[in-house]
Amino acid sequence: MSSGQIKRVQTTPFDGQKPGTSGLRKKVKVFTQPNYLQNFVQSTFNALPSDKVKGARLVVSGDGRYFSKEAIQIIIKMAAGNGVKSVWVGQNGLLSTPAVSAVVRERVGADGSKASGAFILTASHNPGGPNEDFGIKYNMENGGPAPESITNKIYENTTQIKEYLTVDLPEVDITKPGVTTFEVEGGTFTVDVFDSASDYVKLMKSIFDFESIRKLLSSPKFTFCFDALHGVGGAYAKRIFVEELGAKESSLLNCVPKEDFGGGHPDPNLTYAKELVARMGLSKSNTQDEPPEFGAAADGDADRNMILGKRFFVTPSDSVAIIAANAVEAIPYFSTGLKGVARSMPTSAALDVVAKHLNLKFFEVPTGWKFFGNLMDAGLCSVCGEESFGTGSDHIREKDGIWAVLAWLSIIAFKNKDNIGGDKLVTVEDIVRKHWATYGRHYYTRYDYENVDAGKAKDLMASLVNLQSSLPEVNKIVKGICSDVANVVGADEFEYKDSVDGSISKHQGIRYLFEDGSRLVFRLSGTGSEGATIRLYIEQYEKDPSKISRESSEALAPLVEVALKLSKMQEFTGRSAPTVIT
Ligand code: G16
Repeated sequence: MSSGQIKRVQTTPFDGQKPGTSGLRKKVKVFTQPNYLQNFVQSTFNALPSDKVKGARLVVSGDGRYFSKEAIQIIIKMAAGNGVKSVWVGQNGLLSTPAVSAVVRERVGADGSKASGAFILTASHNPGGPNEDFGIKYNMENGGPAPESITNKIYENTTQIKEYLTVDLPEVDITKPGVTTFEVEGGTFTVDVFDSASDYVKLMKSIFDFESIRKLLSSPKFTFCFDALHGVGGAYAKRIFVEELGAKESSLLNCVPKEDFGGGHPDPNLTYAKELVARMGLSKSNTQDEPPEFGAAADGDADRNMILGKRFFVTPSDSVAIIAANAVEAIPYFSTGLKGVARSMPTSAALDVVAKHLNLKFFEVPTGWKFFGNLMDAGLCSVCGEESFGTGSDHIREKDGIWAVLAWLSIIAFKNKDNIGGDKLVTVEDIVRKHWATYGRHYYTRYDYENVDAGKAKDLMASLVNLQSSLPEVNKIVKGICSDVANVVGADEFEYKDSVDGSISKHQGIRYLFEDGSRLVFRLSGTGSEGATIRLYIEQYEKDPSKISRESSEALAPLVEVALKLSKMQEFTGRSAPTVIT
């Protein structure tokens, strides 16, 4: 057994180690500066209650992006230095973000104890590789991202840090399952490498009716395709869709996890999931005659998802509403009913309408999955989602890409259950159109202006806040741009009071609310690593069944014009078009 002594290493603070919407995300070149990662990790240990560190067990893993392997070894040694008793690592350092949450909540060690938290190494949907992004975030004992009270403390610690604790231990082989034991100052410290998928697969099998999904996938009428964009989701897709559910290997695209995501942008949307989008008949470069009936993609760490039908895009806001509307009938985990539903503020109000029809508790929270955790821990929310391709439930405390795909497969299986061998399949498009006919349609789009000069982005936001002081003035400008749109009846900056712990989050997005339920929302992203990203969210509700089948771009054109001119987007940013439209 190797042994080691705790070492105190002197260090000095780095600027800018403030966790964003979901952890600290920076270029690899920033993270690989001597002591940069160490400072953040030590600041995290120092921000946690000492019983969650000393003698505790931690999970350390991630989406396998470039620099993960080195980072895992550094964190293992620092965990030993800070008195952690044992570290769990997914084989090859791989665990999807939802799988980390599942492991923290479900996995029990030989001594009967669980993990008290996790370092997740991911920059999510941001590209990876030596010139791209790395990221790290801490999740708590409930399996969810650290709340703002902890992330603020971490940041404060990073500004004052003087030393970090570590132990010179030999590198641990993380390529094979097994336990390595070390002696650290008379006590034992263990590193347990385990299969990355088994805990998660077990959990999924306890939530969904795998037999009905297997039947659907074996029907010759139903064709299926999943794109992991070379993220960690590939490892789970193979185990679940192919090995457990019998899908063909050829239905998996880009399912070998790669450190640089094959040079791509592992973000499941219509812009970046090019291959899947073409295969589903949704792009000009589509060469295949008959696209599959169902297509889905996940991001680098497999917490985001995109759902597609044949030549048909399901907006994330519609996706969560449709899952909520069908969950009780189609998914065994929800058979006794939903406790409540929640969405982030910029997500469309499609979910609100379902909640009202089904008489469910409903919550609107700021952007950031951490805000759903409190509601779930208090038993107030079962299903939640975000416009940013995040969907999930209280089975864990992270959004969950593979779960969302299984939820959709369950709904399709349920809608076809009496007709699996018949001639007409109820398709994704049928399900969505029926939903719109029942609940009305929320036309929705998001414009992203990436890597804008940070000062200019702030000026644009400040000018929008200034405008809010006079609604008559706003309406004068709006009507001058387009006389067809409804009156603006409210304008504010979204502020949230957590109904469980009473904490208040301010400045969570600038809203312009129209009389007919339409909304314009402006926010600065908290997940970019360079410059600023301005997000503009545009939504319009249509109840009239004769008007729910328009092209979204046509229906939203007047509001888009109003948003761009009202915000003086081109004037401030110098951009004539957004980087990404979803
Ligand atoms: C994170 C958060 C999400 C949020 C998203 C986008 O997701 O967990 O709740 O919606 O960022 O945030 P922003 O608009 O600030 O960029 P992920 O998938 O990046 O971890």
